[in-house]
Amino acid sequence: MHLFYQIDHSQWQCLSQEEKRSAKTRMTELVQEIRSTPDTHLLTFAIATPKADLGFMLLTPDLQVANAFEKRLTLSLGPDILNACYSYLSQTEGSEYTTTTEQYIEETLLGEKGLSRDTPEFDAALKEFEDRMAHYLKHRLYPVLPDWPAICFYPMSKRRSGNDNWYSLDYKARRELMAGHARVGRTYSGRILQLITGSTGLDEYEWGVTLLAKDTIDIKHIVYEMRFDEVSARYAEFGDFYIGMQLPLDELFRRVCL
Ligand code: 76R
Repeated sequence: MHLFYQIDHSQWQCLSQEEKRSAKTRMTELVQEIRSTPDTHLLTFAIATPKADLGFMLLTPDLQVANAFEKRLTLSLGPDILNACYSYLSQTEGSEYTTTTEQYIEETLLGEKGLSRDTPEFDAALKEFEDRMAHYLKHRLYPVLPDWPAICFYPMSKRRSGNDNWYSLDYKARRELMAGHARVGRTYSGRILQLITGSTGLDEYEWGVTLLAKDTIDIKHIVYEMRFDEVSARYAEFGDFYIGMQLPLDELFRRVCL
């Protein structure tokens, strides 16, 4: 869940110093409780513009748990203090375009690299691929996100109109297009950490895109460069963009003037 809130400062002003302190303690304790829940992560961030004041990204395997945490987060500073202004629900997922071991053997090891089966080079290259993919798939399904300062979220869909209907392309054509996309993406390794979560049937768009970076310039660069890639240029539709800065909770309170 990506959750975005605006703070009602006129309601907050009505609280006494004591009430404000205990409200912040309540939220701090809840954040600690969420973060100590198994397989659960919570990112906290301030939003860069008045589109929202603060945001949370909550990752947890059970929607019942996510739902309960989200209701409590919304009320944690007291009624009417946090007003949800945008939210997004999506699930981590593997990709249908991820290279399979069979594809890698046929296309890359036997094809491109010209290796032969049952040679030490073949075995080593295959093992390297399998280790890399195991790590990569684990990250896609059970991501642990770094505390990099810049976080960008936007939802997107693949276009379904006239001649530009992603869903009427056959699998091979889609896979080739996605391979071009991934080639661009990989050049940002170490600068951009991307998490694509699926939301078809769960929310307005088909995917949530979460990008973490050390510097917003890398976010601007990757999103710009991908606009030229056919997958985005021809087939992508985007929702609103949110830019946040990850902060520990005590700093976040100061940043948003609570
Ligand atoms: O197998 C893999 O997961 C790696 C290849 C890969 C897939 C399948 C990949 C790599 N992406 C995949 C799928 Mn991506 N991605 C986006 C956006 O703003 C835009 O134009 C698009 C938003 C960015 C910035 C981005 C970055 N990707 C997807 C999908 C699902 C499509 C489907 O299933 O139909 C979407 C919607 C999507 C969108 N992508 C990468 C990146 C980056 C940085 C990489 C390289 C990741 C790495 O190698 O670690």
